[in-house]
Amino acid sequence: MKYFFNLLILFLPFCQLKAQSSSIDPSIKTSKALMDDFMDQRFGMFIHWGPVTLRGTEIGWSRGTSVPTEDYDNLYKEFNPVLFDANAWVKAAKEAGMKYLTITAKHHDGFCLWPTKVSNYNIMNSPYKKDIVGELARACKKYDIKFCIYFTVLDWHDPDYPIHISGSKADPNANMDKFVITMKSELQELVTNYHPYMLWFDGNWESPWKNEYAANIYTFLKKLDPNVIINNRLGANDNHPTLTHETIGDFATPEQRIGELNMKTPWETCMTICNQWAWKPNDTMKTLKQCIQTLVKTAGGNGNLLFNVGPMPDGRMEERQVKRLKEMGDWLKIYGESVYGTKGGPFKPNEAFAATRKGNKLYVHIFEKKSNTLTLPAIANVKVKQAYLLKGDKINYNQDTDGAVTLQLPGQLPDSNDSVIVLELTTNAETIPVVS
Ligand code: H79
Repeated sequence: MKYFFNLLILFLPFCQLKAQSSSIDPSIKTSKALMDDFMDQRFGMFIHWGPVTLRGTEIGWSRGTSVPTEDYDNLYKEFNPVLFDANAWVKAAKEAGMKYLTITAKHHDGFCLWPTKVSNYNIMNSPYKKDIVGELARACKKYDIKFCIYFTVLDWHDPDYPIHISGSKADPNANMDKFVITMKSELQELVTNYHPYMLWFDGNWESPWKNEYAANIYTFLKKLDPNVIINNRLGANDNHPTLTHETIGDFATPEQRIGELNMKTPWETCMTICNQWAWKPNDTMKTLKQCIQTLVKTAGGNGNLLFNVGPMPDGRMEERQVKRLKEMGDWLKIYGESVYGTKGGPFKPNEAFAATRKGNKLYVHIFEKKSNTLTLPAIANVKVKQAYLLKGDKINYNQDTDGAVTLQLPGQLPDSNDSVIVLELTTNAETIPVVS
């Protein structure tokens, strides 16, 4: 008995440590092979949707500001997107050349787009009564698009979460432990019913959220599915554009701006096709040039692009947005080999050009013709064997002794958004160090 008691005392601190740990066991972290596969996809669709589209205001910050809370929280009673067609949305992603799709299963307003058993504030209590998350998961499977789920860790609607309106004081009657149990049940439903390829967390900046919860949830999710990929907004206050060894998550998430060239850690820029995440009538849409160059500068920085569309309250995506996406897809049909499965670098993308590389090919993406020649920064110990426009003619070039290549540009660039020149090297382009 005494022996047992001594053992207990010896191990108790470890038990506590384990229960309260704010870091994760490195052995459960998503493997490099899985992350390499994710980064090879390069282009995904983000979808922000929910009852708030009935007001045409922002999903993340209009509750309690431009839309009174009482009004906002009752919108679901009118949410009846009868024209929602999951196949049409997924087809739009497919035709854009996107490889994965991420739906806001639950945003900060707490409304669940799937029939959760844990909260009544869900789609089955709207007039629509259909499982939007489930239909999208099915359609993604049909069209071979990887299905992913957005889930925010804050929930201004749940009384157990201490902050009920953005920026307000913490409610002493709230119960975070209970909230985390609810959250885990919701996540368990999502992972076991819809098998997401990746989970995109958000909302990790409010004070109630702690790293202990994040580590506990990462571990919990990896038990449900060891292969599920998790972004870096699960850990409390994690700096979105960066990823370190301490980060509870697998990739960095710069928002509304293109990430920095980074050959070491995976990242994905999320950006909107218009200004708002959720649908806004007559929102300003990016030009095709902006869309293509955003994707290419992202790939040139060695990152993925999660490009956001906000569908309308009736369930359709705006026709002009679907058309824009299709134009991106048409460009990718020609130039896709210079984007998918490539690495970024070795040059930092700029307003004039970006570079991507695969095997012994270096793809130079030219955004605008400023003069008849383009001289690239010198790269040592590299020899160019030949140069040509991707799907086009030979390009004359000169390589000087320090490795700087000067390309003779054609009279008119073949593509005003991005013309791609392939430099075939005598050696592997992927091992060239970053040129700073
Ligand atoms: O889901 C999308 C956003 O709704 C969510 N993250 C992406 C992926 C997000 N929620 N909050 N935030 C991002 C940051 C909010 C910043 C704000 Fe503001 C500061 C909101 C109000 C003040 C910046 C300035 C945006 C509006 C004014």
